[in-house]
Amino acid sequence: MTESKTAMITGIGGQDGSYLTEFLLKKGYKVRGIIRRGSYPNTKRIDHLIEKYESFDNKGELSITYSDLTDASSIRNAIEMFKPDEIYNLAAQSHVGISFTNGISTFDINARGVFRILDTIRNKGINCKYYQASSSEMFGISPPPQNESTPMLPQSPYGIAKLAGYHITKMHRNAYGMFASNGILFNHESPRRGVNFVTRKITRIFTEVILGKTDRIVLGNLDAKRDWGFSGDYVEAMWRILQHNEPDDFVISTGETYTIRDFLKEVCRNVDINLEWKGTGVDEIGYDTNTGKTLVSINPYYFRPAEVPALLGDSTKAREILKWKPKVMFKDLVNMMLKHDLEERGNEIRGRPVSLEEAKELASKLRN
Ligand code: NAP
Ligand code: G4F
Repeated sequence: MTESKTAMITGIGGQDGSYLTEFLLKKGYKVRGIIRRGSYPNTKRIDHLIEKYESFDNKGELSITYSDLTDASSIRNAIEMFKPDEIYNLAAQSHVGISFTNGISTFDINARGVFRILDTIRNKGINCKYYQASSSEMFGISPPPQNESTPMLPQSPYGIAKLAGYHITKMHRNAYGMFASNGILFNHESPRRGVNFVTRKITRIFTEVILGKTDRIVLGNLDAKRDWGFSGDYVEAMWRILQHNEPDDFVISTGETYTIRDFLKEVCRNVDINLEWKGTGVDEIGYDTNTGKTLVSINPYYFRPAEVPALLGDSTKAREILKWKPKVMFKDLVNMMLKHDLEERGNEIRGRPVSLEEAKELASKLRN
């Protein structure tokens, strides 16, 4: 019998880390993860896996240790202890808006953190493949569609840090012959998405509106376009990137793009609400044409100092070489996230899950 492979995941407690852990455990990998110390539990997304698989002797299916991408010696210790065959570097300060206020720490984690890991692998002569979680945010204002050859013109501290991480990864590949690859992933979402990213914010707060806990959803720029896929599909692409016979960089995307308005409209359509718009600029509102209820308004607080207007990925290379393609597309993604939040927030607010059918009935009665 061949020995199972060991994968180390930084950011194991994040959205993608949780789906990747499930995916790799199913493939028979031993999974090793790092989490950083938080004042509040940061393992909610993987508690079901910890309960079932964790062992503390570093021999079983799942082991986790404390480490931080800003702390080089903690990374070195984790890599030396886990001796991984594959490292998936998913840890990051991943919020673009917050990177404008926390620019230097974002750069330290998202750019210098990459260097710290690759430097350890190289200096310690560890024989492992490295996956870097690069981002479509690196394309910035380059017009769509974007592929591996599109110029990168990032607009945010996050995008600039990720571009540095992308080049640090390529440099280790080119200069030292390391197996170091970039996945350039377009936006991907799920019921496990952080609650302050726009998709999850919308499905979660819309649920609160339906349940009468909140009045409306307050957002920033509604005109940005994003290519939204499902995190569960994208973690398979990460794995395929490291199974390819040579290190390379790949765009991963659905090839469809929608505005924030489209996302809102589709959420509403799920409960038979027709959402339309009136007013202009910051006074614009989104309302239900049947009941007149205001459902969306704007607060400039959520505008960013610089914006990425339109992302649309061309993932032909990954589709042809890696034989990867997305399974969950826009409408199913919206439906999955809304149903989850109706269940979760239903439980929290009403003490029981709320179904889509019940949400439709509640929605038809909403008034200002
Ligand atoms: P996420 O949910 O925000 O997860 C990020 C993880 O990184 C969290 O577990 C976080 O821990 C951890 N982390 C943050 N700073 C750290 C540090 N200094 N040391 C160790 N761990 C740290 O992000 P995601 O959506 O899963 O994304 C995964 C990766 O893909 C990120 O690198 C992101 O930038 C990149 N990416 C995401 C998308 C997307 O649309 N989701 C698209 C392209 C690229 P805490 O829980 O303690 O905060
Ligand atoms: O959901 P977002 O915060 O995602 P964003 O900025 O596209 O970044 C995500 O995708 C990147 C890949 O391209 C990842 F690398 C990154 O880690 C992250 O996962 O915002 C999407 C759009 C933006 O244009 C933003 O201005 O939605 C707009 N928006 C409008 N109102 C809002 C809001 N975004 C947030 N977070 N909150 C709002 O209230």
